[in-house]
Amino acid sequence: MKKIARHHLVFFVISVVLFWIKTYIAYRLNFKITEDNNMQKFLFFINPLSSALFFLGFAFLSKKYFRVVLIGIGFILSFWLYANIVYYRFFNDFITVPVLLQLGSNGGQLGTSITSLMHIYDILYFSDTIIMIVLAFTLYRQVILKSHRMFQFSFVLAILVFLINLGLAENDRPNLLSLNFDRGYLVKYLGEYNFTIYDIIQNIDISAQHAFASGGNLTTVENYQNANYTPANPAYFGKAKGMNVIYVSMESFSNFMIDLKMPDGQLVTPFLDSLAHDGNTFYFDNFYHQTGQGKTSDAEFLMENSLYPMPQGSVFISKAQNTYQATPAILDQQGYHSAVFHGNYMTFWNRNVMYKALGYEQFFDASYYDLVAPNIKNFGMKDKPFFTESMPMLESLKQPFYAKFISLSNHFPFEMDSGDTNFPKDNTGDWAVDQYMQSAHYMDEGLQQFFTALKKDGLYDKSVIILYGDHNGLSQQNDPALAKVLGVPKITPVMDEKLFQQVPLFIHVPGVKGGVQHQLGGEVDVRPTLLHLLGADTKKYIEFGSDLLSPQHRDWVAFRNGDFVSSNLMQIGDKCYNPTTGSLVADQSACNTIHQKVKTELQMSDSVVNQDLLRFYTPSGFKPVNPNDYQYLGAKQKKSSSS
Ligand code: GP9
Ligand code: MN
Repeated sequence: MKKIARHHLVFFVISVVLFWIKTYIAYRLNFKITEDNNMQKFLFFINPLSSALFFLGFAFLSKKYFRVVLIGIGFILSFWLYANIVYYRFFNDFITVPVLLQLGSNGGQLGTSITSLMHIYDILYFSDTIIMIVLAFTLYRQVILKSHRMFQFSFVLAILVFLINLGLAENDRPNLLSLNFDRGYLVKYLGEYNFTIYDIIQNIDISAQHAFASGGNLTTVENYQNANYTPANPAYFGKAKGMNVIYVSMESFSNFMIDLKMPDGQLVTPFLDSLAHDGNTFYFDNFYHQTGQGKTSDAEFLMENSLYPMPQGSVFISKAQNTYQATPAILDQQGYHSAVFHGNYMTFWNRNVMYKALGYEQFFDASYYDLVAPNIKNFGMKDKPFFTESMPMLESLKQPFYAKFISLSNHFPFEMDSGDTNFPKDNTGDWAVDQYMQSAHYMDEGLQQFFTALKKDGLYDKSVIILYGDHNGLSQQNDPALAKVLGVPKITPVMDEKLFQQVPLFIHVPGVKGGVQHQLGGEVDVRPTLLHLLGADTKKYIEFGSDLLSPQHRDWVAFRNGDFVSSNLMQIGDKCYNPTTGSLVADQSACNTIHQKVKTELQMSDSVVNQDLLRFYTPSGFKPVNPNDYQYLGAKQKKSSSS
């Protein structure tokens, strides 16, 4: 019995268990991670196990020094965990490869404050190492290995545990790895150590693509850009010069919601409908989203860079280290101050990294808001309290400013709490459609309140306001219910494409008449439109959009999947349709010419993004962005209750 108790395997198991429990407690105490269901709770608890078995198992490779190596590996793992804890205390984020690479140049932005983030009781994060050292000198003094056999065993067991962990995680959150939209999620599901391995692999892939690119590849893009440039409309150029800019991303908001009525005749979004028709706002009713898997973030990327997002994955996540010449940075040269407002945490979709590359000076994330019930639902702040609480922060900005608001309430599954709005759900029998009407109405009420506040404080008359639906909220599986809502017998393929690809765009420019605009457009076109309104020359920027207000505006819109719409053709998969009649065109090759243009354009943009070509190009008068110039520390220093 005594012999078994002092056996090397027992020593190993004690080490694994102590490390596992210690890691779990450290997670709980330090990382702001919410578990929405029991599976997430279970995975969060179980995930240190595979790493413990995997890494500590390497000690079996050493016979004589088994104990020393085991304790050494445990210490390195604890050290890495502790480094993450300290980093998280400051940045609310986990250490990634790019952060490590920056350490040399700027001390990872932690500077001298590192010691103030460390506490004496942090020694407890090494308690497993301390206990193992004590055991090694007492009960387990004689442990020496005779063979390496146990290594294979622990290795296979670690992989097995990991695969089960990953399988359950993918089941709970499909595309967890391929999309990788939040480091917090990855750590919740897979653990800090597995996240680090994943992050290293991803970064090797990115650097390979980066390394093989050269500035010469940019010439083709520049030639393309020059040949396709859309000059500004002199009637609008500079009409908003010096004004503030306020963007609002309207979550999952499709264009068919404009002017839509409930069965009892009530308008679903009466406020937006009034904007569409008051004649003082440009309302684009033939405007399309071009997002891919990066959803909201893809729309942001399109809007501010006039580049296309990636065909797979998310540019915010895997290309945040690239060089960009985004609108906040362009306007910075004209004395603009930039800020973004979002009622979710700053690591979500890697925004805290990407926004620095885009040149955002300030990021008001969830930590700035009163994130308690009844203010929160699903992804973060509900729109009404979000806009209300944002107002003092917006008013505090130095003018002229460029501000972006990302609304959240109208996100799938479109759930509301009672009391959020008096508006009813629809009654189609499809719960998603029924709730969508109600949550879209709630967002509409939130926007109306926001506009009222902007009018009250005078910002309305000094600001260009751009509202856009980021992407669709429903999909083809909702067709039967949508047919009822729209009062049509059947939804055709062309109707589907319009229902789910069209989003509304509103641009309000003080002192400029607006009205309903039928020209075709996409999210990629908004940046040149805005810059021209602000009186900025766009010819020198690498961008793919075409000014929506220009008489020479181009007549086709590329979707991220390679489909397109033009005024008389629509490509859906391998079929060519007439977008007006909805029927197939007789000559199926009619779409080929534009289809080829669409492919070329998407390839051009992809080469800029994948090879990070903008690092080889600096537009005249543009000061390149240095992401290290910005720090987003959240509001925890100000509002300790929210941290
Ligand atoms: C919020 C937003 C989530 O942070 O990114 O919305 P989605 O991207 O899923 O549309
Ligand atoms: Mn979205």
